[in-house]
Amino acid sequence: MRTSSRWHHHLWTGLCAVALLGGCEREMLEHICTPVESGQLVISELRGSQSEVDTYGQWIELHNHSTNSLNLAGIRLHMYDIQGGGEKLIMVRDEALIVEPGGYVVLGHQRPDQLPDHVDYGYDDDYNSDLRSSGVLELYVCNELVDTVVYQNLPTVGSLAFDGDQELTADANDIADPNNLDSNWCTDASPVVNPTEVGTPGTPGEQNRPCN
Ligand SMILES: [Ca+2]
Repeated sequence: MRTSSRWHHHLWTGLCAVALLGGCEREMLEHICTPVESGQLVISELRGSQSEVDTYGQWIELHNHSTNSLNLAGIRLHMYDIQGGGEKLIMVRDEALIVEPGGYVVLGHQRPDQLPDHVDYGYDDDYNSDLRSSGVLELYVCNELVDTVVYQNLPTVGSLAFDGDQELTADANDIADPNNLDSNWCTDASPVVNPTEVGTPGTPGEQNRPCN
């Protein structure tokens, strides 16, 4: 709580510094976060702990399915076990994390100052453990729940990815399970040759591959 307050204060101070003659009116603070409708920012791909040698690491990918650039400062991912307990929180504390319309952003299991090329934001200050092999993810923007995903059977080789051939909406992505025929997600274990990384990466920061 203390960290959160300090962050807000810092953000507030920074905005006041650029507010010119307009003054620092209270309502400015409420405009910091960009509200989105459900389905405009959605969870698109997950990559958990790997059973083979791996340098890509674990991450959660989000997709901007709106027609506006979105500043992700302050968005929150609440993570629960499959029964809905054991709540954990990731909050984006980067004031400059922007995702373009149609673009992707990768939140990785890294320290914020040690990001590999395929990761946009490191969440280790909030959550420094493996992603659960199954669980519930809730995405909040401006304190509004905009997407929920219940996932199971997170692959240990490659990623769990929403079908790149289907429109990614807040409803279509609800069930993420490669073993469930009703799910629009599948395992992406496509081999990728990369001279500087080892592992089966999925598609961090890019459009997902088709499931079939
Ligand atoms: Ca992707």
